[in-house]
Amino acid sequence: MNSCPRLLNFAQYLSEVNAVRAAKPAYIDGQRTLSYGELAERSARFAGLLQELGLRREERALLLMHDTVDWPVAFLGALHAGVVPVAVNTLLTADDYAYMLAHSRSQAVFVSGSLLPILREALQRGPHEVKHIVVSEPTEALQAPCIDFESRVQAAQPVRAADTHADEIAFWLYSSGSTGQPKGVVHSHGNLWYTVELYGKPVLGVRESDVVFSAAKLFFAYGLGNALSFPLAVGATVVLLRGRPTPQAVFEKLVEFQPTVFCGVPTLYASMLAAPDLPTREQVAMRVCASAGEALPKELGERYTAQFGCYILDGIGSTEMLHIFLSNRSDDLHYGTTGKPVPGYEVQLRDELGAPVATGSIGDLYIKGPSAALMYWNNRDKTRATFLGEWLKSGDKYICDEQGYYTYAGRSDDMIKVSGQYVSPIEVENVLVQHEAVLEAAVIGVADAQGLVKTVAYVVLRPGQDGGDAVKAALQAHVKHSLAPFKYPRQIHFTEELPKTATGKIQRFRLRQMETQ
Ligand code: 3SK
Repeated sequence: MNSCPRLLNFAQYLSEVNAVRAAKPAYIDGQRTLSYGELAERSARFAGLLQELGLRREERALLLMHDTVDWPVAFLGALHAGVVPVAVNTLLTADDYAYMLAHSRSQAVFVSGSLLPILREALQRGPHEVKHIVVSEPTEALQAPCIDFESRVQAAQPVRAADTHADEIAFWLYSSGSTGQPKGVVHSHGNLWYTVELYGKPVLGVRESDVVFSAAKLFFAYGLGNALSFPLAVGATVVLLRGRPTPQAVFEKLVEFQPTVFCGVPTLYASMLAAPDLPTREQVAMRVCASAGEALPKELGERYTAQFGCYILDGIGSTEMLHIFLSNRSDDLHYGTTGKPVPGYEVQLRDELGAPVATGSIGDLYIKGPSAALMYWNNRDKTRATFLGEWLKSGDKYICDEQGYYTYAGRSDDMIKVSGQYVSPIEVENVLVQHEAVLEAAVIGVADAQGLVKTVAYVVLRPGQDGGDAVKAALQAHVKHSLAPFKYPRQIHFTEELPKTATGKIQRFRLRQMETQ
């Protein structure tokens, strides 16, 4: 591996790498195609637009957009200008966005037209510093402070890239924890470069001739590597899916565009294999797939390989490490495990006192590697608890066997990962107890018959309330309405009481034990 350049603007770096293939399609989103030449030109013009609007280097701008060809233009255009995009999940609530706008002190928002209503709600809910809203694919006539993405990018003058340092803040992502507000994870230009050199090229093996399709969206760290930094660093073509990654929507892309690299999460792989219209091996062109977000059950990986004749490389990464640091490889694949450390990263399993655990014993996962985030913005306590010198505590538990393969053994906290997205049990419980029928609630993750985790709530009802299906449906609707819909409990059990410690703390592990008995 070359060493990371000291001065690095990752957007400019990609434009330089791809100057030789200006006419080649970089992005295809089903409605529009953008060549490498157009991507470089538009990113430089987008940077010019930000300067015209008065945005300055290091200021933040919220990026709340669906996966269309405008997403990479906004992200890379901001990097080009030295402005810091804060890329956020498009499935959150107005309250979530209100918090992120205030916390990031975003000076502008880049938003998809269909997300403008929820953004407006968020802007009304709290203090913010937003002066400009750049609307991609507007669905209504725009009034100040809203401006049209397309016409303003075309009219803007391209500008030179900011001469950023590799360690300079490039962008933020948000990561949720078991308590409190989401944390702003701050990443540098160099971190993008390292994930390309350590995982994208040597492990996933993305190359120029590939067509890459990531069902995981660009706003996830996983999707950002899969569908932006890795393919663009080698000049591959990326297929984007604007809407929800249902099995049918994914099949359409696999058949129409013949991607050779596909990236998903285990829940999606399971629903693809269960779908009646699953394509045949001959209809698709996948040569390698990636999985992350939750552990890929062995049997699922084996069935997928039997169907399509290619491997799924299961790995684990984190928003804090930016991408995958522990992974299977095409030439070293052990379904049911997360594989071995990606070269360039070191991994340790430690006990509660910080001492290394014996082979075959469960330990807390610690990672050392050059793509670690710089900090959690304005959160010194959580930064200190997670970023420990060169090491980072992941919050996951693992076992390592004699051969050096790592197997997932759950979370260190009570966080639940559903389809690759974190759900805080406490957040869901707090919403459930706001319902008039509920006295107390406890939420846990339970593996279904396929080994995939789903959210389950145990609820103690108020006296006089009956626990029928109508109440269950009402409680599920109540959670969907109050939180991002993916957080709702898929099952609800009514119970007389919850297991608690002597001091009244809910013992979620006892509920988990009951589920496995
Ligand atoms: O969930 C994961 O394993 C993951 C993988 C790559 C990047 C980010 C994340 C959270």
